[in-house]
Amino acid sequence: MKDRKPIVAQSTAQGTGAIAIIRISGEKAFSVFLNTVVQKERFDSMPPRRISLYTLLDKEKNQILDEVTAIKYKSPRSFTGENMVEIFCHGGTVVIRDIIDSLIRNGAQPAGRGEFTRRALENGKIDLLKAEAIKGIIEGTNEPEVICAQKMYDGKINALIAVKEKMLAIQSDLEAEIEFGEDGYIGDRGKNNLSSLLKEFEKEIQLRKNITNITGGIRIVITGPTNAGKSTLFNRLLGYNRAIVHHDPGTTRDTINERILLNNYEIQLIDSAGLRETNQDVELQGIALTTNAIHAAHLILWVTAANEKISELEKQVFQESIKKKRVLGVINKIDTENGALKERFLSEKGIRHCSISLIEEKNINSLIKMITEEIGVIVSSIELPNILLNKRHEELGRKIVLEMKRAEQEWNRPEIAAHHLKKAQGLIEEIFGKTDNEEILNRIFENFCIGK
Ligand SMILES: Nc1nc2c(ncn2[C@@H]2O[C@H](COP(=O)(O)OP(=O)(O)OP(=O)(O)O)[C@@H](O)[C@H]2O)c(=O)[nH]1
Ligand SMILES: [Mg+2]
Repeated sequence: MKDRKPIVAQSTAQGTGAIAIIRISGEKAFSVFLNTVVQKERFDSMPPRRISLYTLLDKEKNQILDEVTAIKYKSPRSFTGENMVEIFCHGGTVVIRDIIDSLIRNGAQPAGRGEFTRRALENGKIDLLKAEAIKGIIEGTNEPEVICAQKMYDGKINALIAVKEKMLAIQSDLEAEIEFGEDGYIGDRGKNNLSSLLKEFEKEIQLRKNITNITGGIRIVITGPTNAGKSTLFNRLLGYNRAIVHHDPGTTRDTINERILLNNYEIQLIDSAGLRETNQDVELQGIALTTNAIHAAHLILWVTAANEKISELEKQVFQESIKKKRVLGVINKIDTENGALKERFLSEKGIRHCSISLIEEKNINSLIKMITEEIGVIVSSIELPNILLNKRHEELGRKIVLEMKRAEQEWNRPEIAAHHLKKAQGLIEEIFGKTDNEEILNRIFENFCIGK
């Protein structure tokens, strides 16, 4: 284990909270903490992994920094494998900054991105897959990403292990062919196995697309006839007035895109120009943008007013552009009329719907519940990859496919095919993180957050 300068960082998210956690790691972590704490003997005599109350002091100003609880972890029984202290302080930004500054004055240095996890890796506490898994669990913005990360965390990588073995078997078949030629009785076995492994990787890359497609949020497009209350709904879901609301139809022209969290689902919520017959150029451009947004949507909120007739355009849209999409009907303005006509219309089309009044705040929670259920269905219907469990694996997967394709093309020139298979095998090893390559490790860890 290397003897390195202790590092310090806030491990909880930036911003204000009831409590924040600050971590110190390194052989001298305890002395850094002791330099800041009033109850030195208490900390010294406290067994590892036992929490206790301490006062932190800014010695220069002779001023109390905070009343905290803290735990010490003795090397090697800690996350990083080094001596560690975890401080639970009040979660105010000034308090956190002052404590960290004081710990730095007392011998710690600010941690780099992912430096705690990197130290854990270098001290043999975790392997690279587990380090990536931690990052995935923390940073994953959707269920499929987190499920993939969790698989790695739990070591459920049988499919990846199997791939490695299949590749070795193909290589040994090819080597036998090189050595024994026609007498080897291997026939097409190696080549057939190669082509099925290639298909397996191609399918995985395809499955990765399902995840990339929702990275950045599930796209929910609010669309429907003009003046139905789309922008009002957009603002209501957002929690503030972002889009202009007006009684003139044709108010919204551009698509407006905002990120929101709905029951902890990351959503890209998109307001759009209302659909109607028009010959106004700007409005037509807006409607074209709406059509594109509909095309890329995971879910459509079809907002229609209870007190408006069902237009020809509205009927037509259900036969054309949104027919194959997942749609939730929103009958708004039930404060004006009961919306029975629209309910019948949407029921006939087989579309789940909810009748609301945005002005009178009627049934808004039922609508949010229905939207959440729809998102749940969208997310759970995504088929997940088994081998390429994150973006880095996917990039390696693409290179593996290229090498395997070359090997396949060169199968009749076994030495060349063997060369490509060897490269593919090296890339598979790279997925496992069998690398001491500083550059690769730097690239992986530079994407981590500080404090992880
Ligand atoms: N009575 C009633 N009026 C509403 C309700 N929700 C919105 N409105 C009003 O309907 C008008 C149109 O609202 P918007 O949110 O701008 O409608 P929109 O669908 O975005 O309209 P365009 O952008 O023109 O397509 C505004 O005057 C709103 O105040 C509601 O629940 N009841
Ligand atoms: Mg609008």
